[in-house]
Amino acid sequence: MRRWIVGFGLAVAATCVPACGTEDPVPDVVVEISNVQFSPMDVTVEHGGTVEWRFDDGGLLHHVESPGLFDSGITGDGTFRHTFESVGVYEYSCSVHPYMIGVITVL
Ligand SMILES: [Cu+2]
Repeated sequence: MRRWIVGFGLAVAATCVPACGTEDPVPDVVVEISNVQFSPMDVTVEHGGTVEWRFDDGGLLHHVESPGLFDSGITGDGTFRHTFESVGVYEYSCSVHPYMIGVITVL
């Protein structure tokens, strides 16, 4: 039993190299923000899943916002994450470009 626990610990540690550190957990879905759009604009995750948005549009300012649910703030670089705990369909948009819309479906 003890040996099993030690083995499991080593396996977890091994999986963490080199990704573990500041960015935990690994996102389930990544949405790229480029060319003034969310790509893909419609994604699906299991409940408890984490979506990561990557601001990668040459410094152009964007915003990931679903009022009352999540808000990245307006920014031109970096990433933003949200973990979806409840089943549902969540629409979001960019306040800078209101025609930029996206949908997260949580199963
Ligand atoms: Cu935008």
